[in-house]
Amino acid sequence: MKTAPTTRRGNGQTMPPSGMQSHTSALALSRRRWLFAAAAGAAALLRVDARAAPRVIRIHARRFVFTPDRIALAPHERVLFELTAGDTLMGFSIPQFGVRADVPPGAVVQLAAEAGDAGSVPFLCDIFCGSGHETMNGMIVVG
Ligand SMILES: [Cu+2]
Repeated sequence: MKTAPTTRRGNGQTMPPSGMQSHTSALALSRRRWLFAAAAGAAALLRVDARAAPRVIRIHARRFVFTPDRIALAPHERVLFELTAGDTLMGFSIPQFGVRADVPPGAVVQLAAEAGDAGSVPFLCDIFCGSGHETMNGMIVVG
């Protein structure tokens, strides 16, 4: 047998006096509004944080290798590459993302980028650095 929940009290009264009811409701409403505003504010802060802090990915370039030479990104992920070069001036270019940078030895070069849709995106050295330059490349796998 099913038992329905009951709000009826022993004296038969189910509601507080009407004056108290409206006072309580106004208070609850204003409190709900405040909580909603606080939640919205927190959500906005989280969004700002997400925009302000892209993932940092360090890549080292030397003749004729990038380390790492395979990078996995989420679709539309924003990242900040931190690029270093070991021996000579290198270039770091991701043509499909429309970004590139010179990477002189001894410097840490920051390069912001944003991934697109899922797929394979090649990157390469675009400054001639020696006889193996043409094979100096890597792959970003977005997915
Ligand atoms: Cu090169």
